[in-house]
Parts: sequence; structure tokens; C-alpha cells
Amino acid sequence: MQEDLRGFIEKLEKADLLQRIPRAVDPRFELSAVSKKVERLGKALVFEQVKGYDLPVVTNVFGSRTMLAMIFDTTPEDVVREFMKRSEARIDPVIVDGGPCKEVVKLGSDATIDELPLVTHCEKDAGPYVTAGIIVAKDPETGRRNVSINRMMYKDAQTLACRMMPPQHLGIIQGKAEARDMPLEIAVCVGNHPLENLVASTTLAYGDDELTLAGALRRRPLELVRCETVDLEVPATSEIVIEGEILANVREPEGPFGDLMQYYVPIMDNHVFRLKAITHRAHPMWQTIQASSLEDVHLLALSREAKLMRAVEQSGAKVKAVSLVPTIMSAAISIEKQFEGEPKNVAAAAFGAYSWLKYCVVVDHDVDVFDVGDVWWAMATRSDVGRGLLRMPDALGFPRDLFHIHQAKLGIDATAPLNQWQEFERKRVPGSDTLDLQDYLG
Ligand SMILES: Cc1cc2nc3c(=O)[nH]c(=O)nc-3n(C[C@H](O)[C@H](O)[C@H](O)COP(=O)(O)O)c2cc1C
Ligand SMILES: [Mn+2]
Repeated sequence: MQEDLRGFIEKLEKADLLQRIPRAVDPRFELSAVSKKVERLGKALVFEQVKGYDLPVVTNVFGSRTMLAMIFDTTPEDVVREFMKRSEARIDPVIVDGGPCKEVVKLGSDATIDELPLVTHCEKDAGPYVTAGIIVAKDPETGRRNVSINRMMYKDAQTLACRMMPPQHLGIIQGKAEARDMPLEIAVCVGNHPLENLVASTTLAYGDDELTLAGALRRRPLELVRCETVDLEVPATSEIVIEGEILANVREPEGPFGDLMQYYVPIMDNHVFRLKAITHRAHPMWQTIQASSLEDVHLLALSREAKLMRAVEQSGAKVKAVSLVPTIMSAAISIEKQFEGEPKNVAAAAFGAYSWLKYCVVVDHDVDVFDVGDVWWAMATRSDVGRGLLRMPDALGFPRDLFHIHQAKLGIDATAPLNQWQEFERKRVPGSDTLDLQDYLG
């Protein structure tokens, strides 16, 4: 059988990267509060008992670069390159007859969202949300598939609210269906192998099917099964599949919701989803992702780091590593500097490749881009604020920008002057990296 979320959880557990929580928790705030505490330990979490529900809940499976590395069987430093290498040749999915997500099929009034432990994460969130569902839809003109993650707010046992708007692909697809006065069929899959969540968080060209990237990353075709009530196919190993449609010409209030930037997105009129069926495994797991958590950022970062790496390498620079953590609007890029001034070209290439980027700090190869403290150290001790800044006013930036504060960019050259390593060599304590502290603690 194909690798699935359960297999990945087992792998994390063997590597001591999983924490099980046996005590019953409330899906309103308490689950989220425990997750926030554990986030700093860099472990995934399984909540074995959630008050009011029969399903366990898993979260934080992408919570660190070490966990991303586990998905790709590589080292934390090499995840971006491994992602790039595997992305090169796409592999189409295949449709199979049945799969674990069909072990239980509930149609019509047997299907109810009330069975699912949707989590309320933040104080002012409007209510419980689906946050880790990958939404499968098809363009009504071309039949091309799209997969993305969009938050969905609980409204009642049969209804969710959902935000989608162009240029995001699901918004374009829904617009096309609505122009024909047609509802848009969708399937929301929760509890997937991490690679499916990863491709759903990746922006490809419009019309490019994210599940062909899932095949490429898996290095074998992703197995899909046909849905019961909508003309769509979903990953066979999903824990839970919620089938239904987005109503045409209907908008109802959704929000507030604590989002990616750690702010509340206000109430807005958004789309309405009507449930048609739920299929799931015999004993399914629910999955949740808290927006703006390290998990959310790592998930969104990886494909965008690959984009930056590709663009900067194209410019001729020798890139060591790229990081978009802890916020995907700021990048740190380490290079083997070849020319004075090159870091500004590196920052310009990065801004050109990825429009949400606001800051790009370019550092030397001896700086750890995954350690924000180390990047600050390089800025403090190596940057020349007089000559090393690249300011780009009035560029294209993050789109939800009420106060017009994200439409300019700053590149920072935090590299040491070229060929001056005798002055800029970092001091080192021999043995500090290799000794085992346990040997000294008695
Ligand atoms: C946990 C999580 C939640 C997300 N929620 C939303 C959302 O509510 N609305 C949205 O437009 N994008 C959301 N995104 C980002 C999109 O999934 C992402 O931009 C994706 O690439 C869009 O797909 P598309 O390129 O096919 O349009 C979310 C991403 C993650 C990881
Ligand atoms: Mn897409």
C-alpha cells in the first residue's frame, strides 16, 4: 500500500519526534494551547482523546526542518535541493478501485460534520475550522484538477464557509463555475501523507495539477479513488474525505480568523459549502494545522525556498542554503560570495522570483540561515548599512495590504568584505561541536 500519514507518524515516533497526549483535551483552545507549548520541542503531536469526539487529532507533523527532512529521507540542509531534484519529472496519478478512505461511506443525512473534531485555535476565531484539508476541484472548462489548502469555518452539521478568491486557483475555478450559474463540486481530504499537504501548499501555474507533483515527490504515481457524489478523485489513503459543493452566487459572513501573519482576518462575505457525503477509514484520525505556527510556515516555505534557490542559482551565484522561516515574507540566503556587490544581485533575483518577499538578507556560507540569531549576528558584524542596502520602493508585495506597507522591499548585504577572511574568521572552541555533555554530567 502507498505511504500514508500513519506510516509517517510511525516514522516520527521511531525518531523520537512524536509526543502522544493521553489526557482528554477540549478542541476549543486547549488542544491549540498544548500544541503551542510543544511546538518549541519540535515534535509532532497526537491527541489521543478529544472531548466530545471519537477521533484522535494529529498536528505539527511539519513543525521543523528536521521533520521536513524525514519526509524526503534526507538531511535538514538538503531538503530544498531534494525537493528540487524530485520535482523535475512529474508523474501522473493513477485511479484505483478502492482504498482505505472508503472503509466507511456516509451519504446524505448520514453524513455530518458534527462527528469531526474541528478545532478552535485562537481567542477571537469565529468558531471551529477545518485547516488541514486539501481541496480538490476541477476547472469546469478544461477538466484540469487543482489542489489547495483553504480554511473552512463550521456553520452547521451540513455547512462550512470557505474563503477562495482569484488569483488563487480555487477562486478562479469557482468564478468559472459561477459564471455558468453552476455550483462547484469539491472534495476536502483531511489526514494525508505530508507530501500531499506540501503540494497543496505549492503554487504552480494555473492548470498544472498539483497531484502530478505529488507523484514526482513520491517517485511513484499517487493512487486516487473516485468520490461517491462528486466527479472528482482523491488520494486513496486519506483519513477522511468530505464531499460537497460550493454554492453559486451565495456569500455569507466568515471570520474572524487568526491567520498566517498572526493577525485576525476580519469577518468577510465568503463562499458557502454544502455537504453531500463523508467517507473515511474505519478508525480515522483528524488533522489540524494552526495558521502562523512553525508547522504552517515550514509547509508554505519549502516550495518557495526551492523557487528562490532556482532563481538565485540561475543568476550565477553559488548558493549554500535558503530559509523562509520563521516568516515567509523574509528570506535568509547564504552564498559563497564571488564578487563584491553580488549579494544585491542575489536579493534582486529573489524578489523577482517570489513577490511576497519583503526582506532578503544575504550572508556568507559560514552563517546558519536556519538560526535567526546567527543571521542577526552577521547583520550586526558584517553589513555596511551605508552601501549594502538594496531598496525597492513600489514593488509588488503581499496582496492583503490595507495600509500599503508590504509593497516595497529591502535587500541587505550582510556578507564580509571579499577576501578578508583573516579579519572575519569566526572564533571556534575546539571540541565544542563533538563532545558529549553526558560524559561530564556524572
Ligand atoms: C494550513 C494552511 C492554510 C491555508 N489557508 C488558506 C486560505 O484559507 N485561503 C487561501 O487563499 N490560501 C490558504 N493557504 C495557502 C494556499 O493553500 C496556497 O497558497 C496554495 O498554493 C494555493 O493553491 P493554488 O496555487 O492552486 O491556488 C493555506 C495554506 C496552509 C498551509
Ligand atoms: Mn494550483
